[in-house]
Amino acid sequence: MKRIVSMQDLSCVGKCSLSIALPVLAAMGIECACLPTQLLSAHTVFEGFYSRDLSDSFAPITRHWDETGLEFDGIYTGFLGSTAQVEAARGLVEKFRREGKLCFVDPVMADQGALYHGIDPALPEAMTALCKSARIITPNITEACLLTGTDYRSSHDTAYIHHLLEGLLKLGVETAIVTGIHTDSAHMGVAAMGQNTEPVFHFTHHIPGLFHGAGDLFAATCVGALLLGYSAADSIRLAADYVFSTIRTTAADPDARWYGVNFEQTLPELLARLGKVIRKEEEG
Ligand code: PXL
Repeated sequence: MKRIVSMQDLSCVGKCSLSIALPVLAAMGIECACLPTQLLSAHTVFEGFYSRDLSDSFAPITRHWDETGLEFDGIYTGFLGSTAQVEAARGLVEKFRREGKLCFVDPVMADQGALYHGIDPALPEAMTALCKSARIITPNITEACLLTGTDYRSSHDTAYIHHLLEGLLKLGVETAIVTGIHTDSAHMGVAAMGQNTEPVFHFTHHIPGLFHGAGDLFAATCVGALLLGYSAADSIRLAADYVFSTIRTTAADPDARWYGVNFEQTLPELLARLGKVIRKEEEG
């Protein structure tokens, strides 16, 4: 069984970061070891949340893992609460990259043209350095703009996405994935491009509204698919279709929580989708 380290916050309520990575990766048959960065009473969109920084525990935790001889197939980082945490993540990502393991960085920091509430304005620079150490990154459009020094636009054409992907590849990653593409109001898309490969686009219908944690759900599903041996193109298709279906389920639920998506209800569907792709591969 594959085993990965996921380094991101533990929000006690909020359906994001580790509280999505753990169940999604477990459902996909992958062991997810945690390096919690911050303990929050609820994610940062809640008013008045309590937060405790856990940076002091990174070294003792990773030292113990090393002493125990634990080996991992990769690292997946998401929301990181400070530039110091991003720096610590960079050290680990570099170590995994030297070992030839999966280094997946979701540079969570902004959306809709602005940094998330409370994010240190110095974070994008630190996050850019972290992305340079990664093999695969999954920024949304706003994050891709921050990472490449591109002006933010709310509607996108192929040339704009191509420009962003090329800028991200110049950071030195093997594969750049951009999420949240809007070419028209009815569709939402993702795109992936590798060094020396043409971009691959995938679109789903767009359901208007704010769906917190949808980006984390996309990233965790992508990580799982990549570890199961899917190509980047198949991984983004699987993850985007699964996230779309989860958003549709959430939007149809009158009792849906305002702060997160109903992924608990759609996990069985993720397994069914996986089964289909795996069976297709087995049949050759
Ligand atoms: O979903 C991204 C995310 C993760 N973790 C925390 C957040 C957010 C987005 O706001 O606040 C703590």
